[in-house]
Amino acid sequence: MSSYTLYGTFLSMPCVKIGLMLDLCGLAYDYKHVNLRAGESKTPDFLKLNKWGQVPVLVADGVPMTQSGATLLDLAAKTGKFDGTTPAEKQQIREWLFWEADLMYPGIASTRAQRLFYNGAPDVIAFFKGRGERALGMLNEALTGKEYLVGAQPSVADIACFVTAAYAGDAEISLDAYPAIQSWMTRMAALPGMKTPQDALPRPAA
Ligand SMILES: N[C@@H](CCC(=O)N[C@@H](CS)C(=O)NCC(=O)O)C(=O)O
Repeated sequence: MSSYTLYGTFLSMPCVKIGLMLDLCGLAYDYKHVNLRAGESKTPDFLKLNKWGQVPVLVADGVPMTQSGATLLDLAAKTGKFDGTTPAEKQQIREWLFWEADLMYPGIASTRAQRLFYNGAPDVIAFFKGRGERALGMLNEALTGKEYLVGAQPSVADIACFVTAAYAGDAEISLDAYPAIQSWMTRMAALPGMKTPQDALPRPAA
């Protein structure tokens, strides 16, 4: 049986994606909190796990993996779950996963980070928020009349987009204007093993 250790922080959306994927696949894991503000992702030991000095890192049987999208695909390959059923579906799943990393995640995560952690300038926040709203519009259109993004089952693309959409409120974006996203989020929240993204990872003792 494989062993998994997730290095992350509950504040990080990419870390939540990996925690939820492990939960949804029924894979137990050890968890190590990394305090980014204290520089714990830049120590020599941590840089051996991730040369970019970022979380999440998932160590699987001693092998560190970085980049949440790549890690989601690795777990999908190992478990045979959340990766579609045909080559065409797998291709579309990768397209959505890279789209999420390219437009949706920066739009929502950067708006959130600028608002909550960096006291960002209004024009900077407006730039990222506009991208987040554009992404949500595209996602809503894609989900209209569909249960999941690709095919009849949820995939790693749904998991990545679900986590990011769950933080739209932190970016001061209401999901009221996106009814297909709301229905899909209700379906995603009901998947066996799913947790509320904000509560998915342990918080360090105060
Ligand atoms: N593309 C990466 C992004 C990872 C990322 O941005 N991690 C942030 C936390 S959300 C981090 O570790 N920031 C610390 C730093 O960059 O120094 C992924 O999806 O895993």
